[in-house]
Amino acid sequence: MGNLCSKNIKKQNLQTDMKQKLVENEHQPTPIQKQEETESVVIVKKVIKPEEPEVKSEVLPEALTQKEIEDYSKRCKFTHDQIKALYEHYKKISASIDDDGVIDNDELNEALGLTQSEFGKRIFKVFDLNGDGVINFEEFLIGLSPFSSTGTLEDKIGFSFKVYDIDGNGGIDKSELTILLKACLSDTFLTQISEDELKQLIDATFEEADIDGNGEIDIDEYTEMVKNHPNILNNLQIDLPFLK
Ligand SMILES: [Ca+2]
Ligand SMILES: [Ca+2]
Ligand SMILES: [Ca+2]
Ligand SMILES: [Ca+2]
Repeated sequence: MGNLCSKNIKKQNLQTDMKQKLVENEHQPTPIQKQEETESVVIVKKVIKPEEPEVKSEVLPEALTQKEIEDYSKRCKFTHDQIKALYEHYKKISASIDDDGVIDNDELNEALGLTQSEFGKRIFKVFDLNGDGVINFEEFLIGLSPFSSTGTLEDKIGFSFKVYDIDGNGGIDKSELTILLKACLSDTFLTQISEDELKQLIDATFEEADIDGNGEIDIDEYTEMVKNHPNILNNLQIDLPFLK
């Protein structure tokens, strides 16, 4: 326990140094906001907009049947009304580029405003449960479930863990974290971060999070890290304003 504590303190110092360094390097003055962003491992906040452009699907049924709604509601965390509202969005998103009744990677990126291809691919893979390269309505509902009003902390942790765990082996290693950080950093103020600084940030993250020191952050270690740094989740979420 003593070891762990001193490890945490050392890590905190490191992170503070790191933040100061980054803030010093950055000329635009909003240090508080920047410090918060720096602390987050992934800097993404996505919103499915309440008003999508009017695209009408020619291939999907106008509305779900009551039976379908009931079946879907057993497999996700949304109410019947929310499922109906999500279906309207699903119809539009699935028809936005190719009106084929399913959502492909480009359509999801567009709906979530994702521009970073690596990150967009990861989010897409987490949604695409059966791995067939497209998202059907059930996958859409299940993928968004962690972000419903009844989604639990564990649900959100599970979602973001899957985004990081690229090879799906149940652990996040340094190379996986590096790939995602790079994908996310390029459209933020951290663009100017050097390779060395990136490496330091990742080493510091691992020093804190990889409690058993096996070189991978497993789901328990990740859960612990999120509890210490709730910002990680604040910044990886999908808002569904039209459901509120
Ligand atoms: Ca489509
Ligand atoms: Ca699929
Ligand atoms: Ca992995
Ligand atoms: Ca570990």
